[in-house]
Amino acid sequence: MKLRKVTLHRLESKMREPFETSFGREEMKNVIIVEVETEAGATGFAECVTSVEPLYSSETNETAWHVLRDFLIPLAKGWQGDSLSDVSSFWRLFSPIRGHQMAKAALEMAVWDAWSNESNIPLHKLLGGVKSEIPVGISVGIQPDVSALLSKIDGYLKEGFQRIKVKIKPGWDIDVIAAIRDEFGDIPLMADANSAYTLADTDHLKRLDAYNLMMIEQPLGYDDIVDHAHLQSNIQTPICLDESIHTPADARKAIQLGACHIINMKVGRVGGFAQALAIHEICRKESIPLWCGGMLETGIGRLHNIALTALPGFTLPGDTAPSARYFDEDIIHPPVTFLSPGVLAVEDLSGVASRVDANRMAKWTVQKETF
Ligand code: OSB
Ligand code: MG
Repeated sequence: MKLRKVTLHRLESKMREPFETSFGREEMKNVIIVEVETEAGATGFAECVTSVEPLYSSETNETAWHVLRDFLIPLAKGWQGDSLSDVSSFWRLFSPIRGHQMAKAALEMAVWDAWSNESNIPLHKLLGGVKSEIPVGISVGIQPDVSALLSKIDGYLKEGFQRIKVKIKPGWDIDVIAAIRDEFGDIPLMADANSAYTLADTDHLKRLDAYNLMMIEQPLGYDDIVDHAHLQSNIQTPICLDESIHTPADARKAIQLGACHIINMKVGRVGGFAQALAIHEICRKESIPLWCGGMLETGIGRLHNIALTALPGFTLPGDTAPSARYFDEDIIHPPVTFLSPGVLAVEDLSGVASRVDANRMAKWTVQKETF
């Protein structure tokens, strides 16, 4: 397989509802989709999970476009691979370039997707997936007040979501969790702080121990591992790392130091499928539960997340909700929907190309460049 053409699409669409975290509020989906075409005529798609602003990560849509156009695409154009093992080592092409995991992941994932299309083997099988159905949870943004949050959660539980994750920040934490426990009892519940606290908040965070949370996600610095290890030795609630894990080495160090008992996997954050598989391997060896996080993806990223979640190490419900939670009209057709309440099907798709709705995508497109 050789790449004949790489196209970057920049899409824009309104989200169904704003999504608010401790770091900010997103109302629009502004996203880069990478499309590759192989010499044999196969097509691969993938989604770049950067945003407009460098709030969740230091990458942005602008940096990703720049790094893809000026560095990654030129490298990829010289690549040739003829086996799954070649595709698995595609990421090495990018190793001289430091950082920019999300930009790297988008192109690497499009190459895997194209290989799935060309070889006619579903992506989840190429990755080593074993499940045909996956349980899903939902990530609920910060709401204007507690009663609005409780009524959202009530609706999601009725829809069948198998675990509730709420965003927390100073001033929107202990009382909110207490109110949820009061109202819904012992539901599978966790909290995500998106780095809103410091070690000085240890006593405050210790109060969460009373609420039997499945985990607290990324309480401390986005670039920290060591402070999380200190915090974990002082609280009972298991820590899950998200922002801090960019490489297999990060995962290994965090586990060795006791900085987390659980990891949130986002393929974009770790530089692509090959790196995600390496982290999956580390977590299995160390008996660290994994689950698949989300970046409010369109259907393209969503289908890729579902394929990855089919791997055996993904033992907890993830954040991959149906398309309708995010968009009135997704860019894939049919959109991602529940197979049964709280369950998504892992479909046998040879790449996502057959699911991409070209008209819908054209409607969302604001910029397009082919290399
Ligand atoms: O921290 O997991 C996060 C969304 C955007 C950026 C960061 C995060 C999130 C979510 C939502 O929690 C996950 C989703 O529904 O896609
Ligand atoms: Mg998170």
